[in-house]
Amino acid sequence: MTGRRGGYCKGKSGSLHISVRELGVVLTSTIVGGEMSLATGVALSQKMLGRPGIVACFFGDGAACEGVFHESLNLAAVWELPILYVCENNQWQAFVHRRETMTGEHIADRGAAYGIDSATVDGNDVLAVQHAALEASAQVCGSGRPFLLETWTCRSRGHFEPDDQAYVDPTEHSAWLARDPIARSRQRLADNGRLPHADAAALDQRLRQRIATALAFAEASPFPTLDELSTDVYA
Ligand SMILES: Cc1ncc(C[n+]2csc(CCOP(=O)(O)OP(=O)(O)O)c2C)c(N)n1
Ligand SMILES: [Mg+2]
Repeated sequence: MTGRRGGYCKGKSGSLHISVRELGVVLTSTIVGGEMSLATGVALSQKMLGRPGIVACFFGDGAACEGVFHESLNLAAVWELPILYVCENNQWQAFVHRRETMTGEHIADRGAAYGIDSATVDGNDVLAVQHAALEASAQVCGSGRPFLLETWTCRSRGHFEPDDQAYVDPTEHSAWLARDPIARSRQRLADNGRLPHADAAALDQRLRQRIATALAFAEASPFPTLDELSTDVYA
């Protein structure tokens, strides 16, 4: 949410298109895998302009099965670009299990083909992800070269809200749900005394309130007007 009328993109985009220049969120793409070539281009411009910092690019296991994944990693390796590719391997690509579309288990294994260092981390362990992400980004910063980080996880809800996941193996699904990263973190914090039950409930309430406020803001925002149709476009 922002003070800007209509939110970051003034109501002109769905959740898949949000870009926020001032926060360094350059762009996303509804074309699965499209973000990888775009992010690689941003990393190239960072390098050519001598700008500090690295680019982080997030995508799914389905995107990693698109040709653009290979093109992007190849060029990022050849041009030595400061980019951290983060693949959230959540086992599913819309309604298709990844075993139907890819050989091998891990996307991280593909980094070796391009001479790119890689790692797989338990994507349902918040602290492990934080640690792996800090290490990987420090490596990209220090070397100026790409890194491929895979977070190993599973989708807990359907591809979209009305998706009842009737096609998902219930035993496998329950096993993953039992490893819910939020529940695990809450338990860990409770176990080591950092988040007593009352504080956890208050935190939960605060976050729910924030979401409700954002929703109310979105619902109260006017739609863009016709004369704004051709503004904020660049191509
Ligand atoms: C090129 C392309 N093909 C198909 C689609 C339809 N589609 C949207 S999301 C999706 C699944 C993507 O799976 P994955 O990359 O694993 O991402 P996840 O949704 O699991 O995070 C598909 C096939 C699309 N948007 N773009
Ligand atoms: Mg997926």
